[in-house]
Amino acid sequence: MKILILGADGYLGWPMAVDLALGKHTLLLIDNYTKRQIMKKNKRKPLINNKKIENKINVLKKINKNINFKNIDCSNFDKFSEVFKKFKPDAVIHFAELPSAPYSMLGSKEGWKTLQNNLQSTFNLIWSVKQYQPNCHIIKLGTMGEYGTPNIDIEEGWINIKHKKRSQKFLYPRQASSLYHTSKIMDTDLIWFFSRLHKLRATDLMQGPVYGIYTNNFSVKNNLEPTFTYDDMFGTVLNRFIVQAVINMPLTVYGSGSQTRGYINIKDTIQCIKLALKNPPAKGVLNIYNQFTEQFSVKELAIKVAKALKKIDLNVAIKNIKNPRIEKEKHYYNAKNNGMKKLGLKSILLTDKEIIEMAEYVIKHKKHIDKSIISPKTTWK
Ligand code: USQ
Repeated sequence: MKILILGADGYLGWPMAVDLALGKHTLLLIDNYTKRQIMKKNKRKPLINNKKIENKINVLKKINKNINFKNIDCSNFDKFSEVFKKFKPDAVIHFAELPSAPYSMLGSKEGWKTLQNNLQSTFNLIWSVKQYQPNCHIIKLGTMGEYGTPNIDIEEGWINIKHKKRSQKFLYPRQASSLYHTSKIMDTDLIWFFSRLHKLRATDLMQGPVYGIYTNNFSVKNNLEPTFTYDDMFGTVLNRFIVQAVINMPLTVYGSGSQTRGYINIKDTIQCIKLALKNPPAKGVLNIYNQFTEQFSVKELAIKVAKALKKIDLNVAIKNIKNPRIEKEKHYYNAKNNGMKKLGLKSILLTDKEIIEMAEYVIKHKKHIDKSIISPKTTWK
């Protein structure tokens, strides 16, 4: 297939590119390094400063010569549509969004930058597909945070509403708890609008917080691992807990720690997106999958980390700190995730082995850990 990957430098975009390169697809990778620039500006940094795509693409070209990179801002319509028109992809995987809830709540500039970047890149993609390649399959990363924490079961994307003896299927109600998550709700609305109007094919993947580092042996052998962040803005909770454990810092459980989310291993993220690629919807259909494999409260996650790492002689402390976010802590949570299983996902569960594997990676790079960027500095106030 001819596949366009937007946001190919990111935590998920890069391992996706490596995996699809191994699969012999024709790939065009796009990124403009916005996230790197934002991290630098906010004095945050990843565990390892990975090479930029132009400096490592040659390793991929040895296994697949049909792979190229362009430094393009997806929120610039003229530049983006020109590249899109020439490449004419069969499918696009859209990761080109600012992914941080805390960054989006930092101030008006950051909030608007998140909304602007995420909506405009999604809009430009949809418009280019409609204009130049209407059969192209749009695969877009959404988030479980679009649904929030409602007091009823979370269905996969849609819900049947009965009202005064009549019924209709609607998008499941969404109520986010950050501007970042709200930008994703708006993306979904845009995609659904254009799917209805112009008979596009789209898959929206409602993903929970991702953890992990290794995706395949090729990446390990060639130092092509994804960029691993653990700071308060860009690190997801489990990755942060592992780093905290390695440097003997108590795990920062926000508030009571009863907040429950659906989590997913990065290896499963790759599998899910490949399953979505293999199963494009019919024209005019928007497929929505809940992309997570297990539900945990933050407290449960912290306890799991502490127990697993005891096996490698790390004594891990857990500390409840004041929640910097405005989010429900005590709530009902029961989200469905049958769609990906039906497509064939064999999930990797969060075992002690997985936790220890992550910790060993972090231990290897322990000297790079910057303790000053871990404690939360952004509040929702
Ligand atoms: N949390 C802690 N301690 C920490 C960090 C986080 O208790 O040190 C808590 C948060 O308060 C939250 C939960 O852990 O209740 C998850 O936080 P997170 O930072 O891992 O996840 P979130 O901000 O929701 O965002 C992440 C990704 C985002 C993705 C989302 C999926 O950054 O791109 O969309 O996970 S979801 O959470 O399902 O919306």
